[in-house]
Amino acid sequence: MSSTRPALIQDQPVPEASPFEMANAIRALAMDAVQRADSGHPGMPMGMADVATVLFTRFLKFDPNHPKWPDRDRFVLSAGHGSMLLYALLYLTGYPDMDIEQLKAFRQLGSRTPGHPEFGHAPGIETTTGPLGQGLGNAVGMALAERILNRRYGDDLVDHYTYCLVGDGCLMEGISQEAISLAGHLKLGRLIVLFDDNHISIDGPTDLSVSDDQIERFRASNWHTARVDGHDAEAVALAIENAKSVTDRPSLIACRTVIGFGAPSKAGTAATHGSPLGEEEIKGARERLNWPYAPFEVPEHILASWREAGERHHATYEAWTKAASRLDAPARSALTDPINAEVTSRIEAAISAAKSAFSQEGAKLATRQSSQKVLEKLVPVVPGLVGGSADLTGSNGTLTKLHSLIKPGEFGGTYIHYGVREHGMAAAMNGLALHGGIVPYGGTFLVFSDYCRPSIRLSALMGQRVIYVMTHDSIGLGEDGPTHQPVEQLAALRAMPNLNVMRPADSVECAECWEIALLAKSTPSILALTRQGVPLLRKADSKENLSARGAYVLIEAAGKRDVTLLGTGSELALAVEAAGKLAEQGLKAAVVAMPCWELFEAQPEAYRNEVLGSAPRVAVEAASEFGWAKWIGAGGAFIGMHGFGASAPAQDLYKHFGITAEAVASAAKDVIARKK
Ligand SMILES: Cc1ncc(C[n+]2csc(CCOP(=O)(O)OP(=O)(O)O)c2C)c(N)n1
Repeated sequence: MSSTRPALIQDQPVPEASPFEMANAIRALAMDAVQRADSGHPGMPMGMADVATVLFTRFLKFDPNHPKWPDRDRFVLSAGHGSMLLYALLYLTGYPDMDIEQLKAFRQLGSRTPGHPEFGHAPGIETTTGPLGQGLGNAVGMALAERILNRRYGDDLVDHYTYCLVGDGCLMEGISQEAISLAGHLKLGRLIVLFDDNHISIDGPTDLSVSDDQIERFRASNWHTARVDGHDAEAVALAIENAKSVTDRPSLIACRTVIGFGAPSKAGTAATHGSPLGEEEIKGARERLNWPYAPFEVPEHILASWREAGERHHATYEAWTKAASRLDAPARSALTDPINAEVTSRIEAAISAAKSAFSQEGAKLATRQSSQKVLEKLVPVVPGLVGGSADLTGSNGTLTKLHSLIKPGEFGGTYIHYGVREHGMAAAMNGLALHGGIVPYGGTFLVFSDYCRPSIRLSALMGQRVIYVMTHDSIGLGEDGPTHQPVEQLAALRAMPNLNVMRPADSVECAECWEIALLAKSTPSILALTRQGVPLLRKADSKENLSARGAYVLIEAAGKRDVTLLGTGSELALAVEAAGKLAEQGLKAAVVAMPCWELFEAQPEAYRNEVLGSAPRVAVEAASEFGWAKWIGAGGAFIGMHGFGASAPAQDLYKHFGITAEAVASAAKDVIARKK
């Protein structure tokens, strides 16, 4: 794609543009792009243009020609509906991939300028935002990643800030409380939040629905706070300067702004939030802002000033590159790629050793315990692995004795007590992954994947390697009862694109699933693990990662199959037992382990057919049937849950809900009889 970037004129002095003129370039581009697309949100970019101009021309450390510079400051537009603010900034500061044609193609198919910023669509977009509050949660993770890596690499290599722009909407969302509270607790001094305090959201003035004192709220969570006129560039600059000097607390700067600033009749109203201003209003805004230029035209002197702002840090970038060149090659690549070739081979060796040990020991173990044992092998060989749990550390088995803790203001460890903040944890993990250099994993109960789901969805959409350790994965958790027993969560998670939902059946599969999760560079993973002990089924020491195929034949029938039994997780053992019972009655059953549907789906059809066979099938899983029809096929049967669980010891529940080897064998006999 061609760049329209003009050369800076060296021999003829170009008059320097004022900050107001530079901000007006953002305003004009936002209203023009929204008008042309006939949809979008001009109000926020017009209101925050002055603040953004101060940030991008005086503070933000970035280089448009090196957008992946690991030590760049991060800018997160949490209020993602204001995407034109970001696109205008990327164009104005000279990101080669963001030319004026992209702005003209705002919201059109195939453009780099979708309705909301999408990670990967254009360099300079640090994260996908739009679901309000998520960006703030990501920014917490990014600011945390910066401190963790600063401890490892030193100030020469990792020394940057994370700026996050939020609106009233982000701060009304519940996730904001978790993010604010976590950031304040951890003393993330490199996090600076700019609040577009415009008192307007979609329904109208914010006093329709909220009367929080945001300054007091942040202060109560250990934040440094300031309040400024968001249209006073000097006041904004001073506030950012002050915020940067506060190192032991994150900072909030509430910037009082007028939404749709410059629009003659609509400024300050919800009418500018999410609709084109209209030709007349735009004409009036051009007059008010003294912007006599055509749509999408930015006069040379203003564009030149912006481009100069984009070049400010080139020398800093060069100096950084020199410093980074002193690192050895693996350390340098680990800064951005925590699972480089060297770490990959160490993971493979560690997993292989774990599998051999498990098959030799032959112990009955809960898969959450197996997972902890696998982590004991992984922690020493994957320095970028940063674990945690939402206050269920002991239950999730996410901590090993090899970890040390990340504490407020102390970032030398590898384990985070996220507190009871599942949503905040998941959003922060996205930020940790997006920052680069870190592979985050975090635990909670599978049933509370619902509390993480909006962030899991963004991990999947953005293709981030985030590992969700979700234990207590069925009625098998027993006495805690139906509030804690997942039933529909597996189906719901399997419905999500680009997410590997893995439910290992024993310790060997558990090790294999960890390997898959760590090596899946662009796919997040769910590890659904049992609370209760499960027997070892994979007794042979196989070098191959069988789970990587998604499903495989665990036990082949002795002769032509009468039936194929499909199982996952703790229920695979029931399928094995049922196959034994059927054999006693002269019926030949194959048992297929299906730890990960998504990976199985990706296998060649011939392999899938070979595994599933042509005999009728019975599937067993202590969860909802939803989705299983695809694998069971016509004439098959499902043994599992058909409603919520109950509070009782696990073995009583399995009997009560009819999820037993006898039930599987009996269903198998039925389907065989029906076929005859
Ligand atoms: C989780 C979520 N809920 C709802 C929306 C729809 N939505 C987009 S913007 C918005 C209002 C945001 O208000 P504010 O942050 O004050 O933005 P401003 O009006 O200042 O642009 C809403 C409800 C969304 N994007 N995300």
